[in-house]
Amino acid sequence: MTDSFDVVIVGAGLGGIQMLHQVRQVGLTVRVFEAGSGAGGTWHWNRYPGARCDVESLEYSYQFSEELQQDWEWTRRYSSQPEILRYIDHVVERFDLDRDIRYHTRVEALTYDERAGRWTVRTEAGDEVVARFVIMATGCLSSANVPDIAGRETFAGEIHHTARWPKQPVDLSGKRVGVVGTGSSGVQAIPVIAQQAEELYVFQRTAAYTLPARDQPLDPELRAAVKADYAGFRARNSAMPTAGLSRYPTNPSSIFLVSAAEREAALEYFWGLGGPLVLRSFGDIMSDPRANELVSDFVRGKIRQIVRDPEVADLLSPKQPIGCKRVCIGTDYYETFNRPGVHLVDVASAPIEEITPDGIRTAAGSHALDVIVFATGFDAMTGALLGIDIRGRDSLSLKEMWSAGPRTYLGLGVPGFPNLFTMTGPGSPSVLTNMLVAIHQHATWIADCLQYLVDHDISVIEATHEAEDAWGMHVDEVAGKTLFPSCDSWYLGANIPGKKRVFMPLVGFPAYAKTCAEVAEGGYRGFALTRP
Ligand code: N01
Repeated sequence: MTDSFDVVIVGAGLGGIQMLHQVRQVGLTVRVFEAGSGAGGTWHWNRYPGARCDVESLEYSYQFSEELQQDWEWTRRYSSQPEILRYIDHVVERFDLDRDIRYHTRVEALTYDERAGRWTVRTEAGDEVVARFVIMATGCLSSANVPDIAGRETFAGEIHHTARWPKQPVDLSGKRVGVVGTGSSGVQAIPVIAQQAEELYVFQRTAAYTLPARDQPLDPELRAAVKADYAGFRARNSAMPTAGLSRYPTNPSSIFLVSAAEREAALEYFWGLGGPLVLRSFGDIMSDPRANELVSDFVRGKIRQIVRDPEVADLLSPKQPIGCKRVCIGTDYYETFNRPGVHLVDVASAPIEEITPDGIRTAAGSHALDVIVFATGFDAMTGALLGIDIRGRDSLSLKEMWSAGPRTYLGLGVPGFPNLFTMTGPGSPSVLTNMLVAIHQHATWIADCLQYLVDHDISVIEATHEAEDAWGMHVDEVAGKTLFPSCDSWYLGANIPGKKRVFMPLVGFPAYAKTCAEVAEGGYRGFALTRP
């Protein structure tokens, strides 16, 4: 007999495990399927050297349990991957979550049976369960992008992707290592790999802005002060446009209202705070290209000061507006290019042509390597969802539905796909904010919604086409007021050959979503409801 649940959750990352806890509190039966061998999602897979969260630990943590946030002691301003994984293991054990999670189980297909009002969930092993509701907690940055470079299979050495790093340590000492990609993952891995490898070749196609993290042991006084009013701290962060960093200043005024000396002093101050805070130094950086250029130029000046070889400094200096691609937060990134044995290879002017048994050949020459590391990112926001064959009403496939780009209502629901929720889906703030706050908002929204449906004897909830259209226009309109769409980025899907170019996340956070009851039964019908 096929097992049946009220709710199936796909994915046991940070989103899936909070969702599981909250679904249980509604009193529904639930099963979680997870492809990996353990919980943790991003933090389970991204074990590359130097992996560390670039959101501060006091903020990159759960807020659904006051006892949990009081008990757990973060050790640094930014947590390392092993520390976050220990935290996740603690949460799984503390809330007894493992008993409802099936690991090593990849979901392959979801099919909606309209007559029965049930989803059939099929796993790669061919097993099936049925569920009334399905919650996709598959993550925004979980489908690794491995570039299709000719000759990959001929390489005689090891190839690793940062987002599929082995559990066993990879020994890079005395080796010639090539890292392809200089986004956030590459920027974190490169300084650590440079300390181990004999020779390091960094294959850079687009230089990214790397701002200093200024990581340090967490100040016990700060930790105590936050814990004394954690609820207030969370509320103040949730009121920020990026859902975080409320304890630091923000200057809303224009860069053009101050003298050159005052501008320089302000930029130095925010640069000194570390993390992405330099983007807070003036109010028009992300909306006025001339303001943005002044700040971009300030960072390029820092690169020239740090990197001794002027040609290398010039190559490391980004040309696109700062913040348009996600800024990278690093430690000793630019300094690493002063080390002997570290070579920057410009693959914008001379692209990679082939991987050979001995290494990588570009249009300008060959580089002999023992290990290749792809730090080439993800098929963001839609990759993991469309990797599953999801079929809603009338066998409509989500892939067809999104052939012109993803469209949702609130990033949570798609018309034609009843009782299916997309946690932190396209059209929600997600990747432009602290993911843990975005997860909290969606998990709470979905759990409240399930409670409401149960209490009011509602069997089906489905986003309306009108709401989806209006929401899509809203997402475009908000992004259009910023510089985000002005360069090629994974926010737009521009990093994946053939992917439709659509700006996927919603810019801004505060109070973006009304409750399920408001949008289902209020004046504006974003979701349609069916009673049996
Ligand atoms: O991926 P990316 P990422 N040949 O897409 C290059 C989060 N994150 O894994 O820009 C040569 O940013 C590509 O070049 P280009 C964070 O949100 C967070 O680094 O396409 N190069 C680029 O340089 C982040 O933004 C944390 O020209 C190729 C790089 O690979 C997001 O994940 C840590 C290529 C990919 O950069 C993604 O970051 C890590 C090719 N064929 C990640 N294909 C923290 O919290 C791609 N590239 C710390």
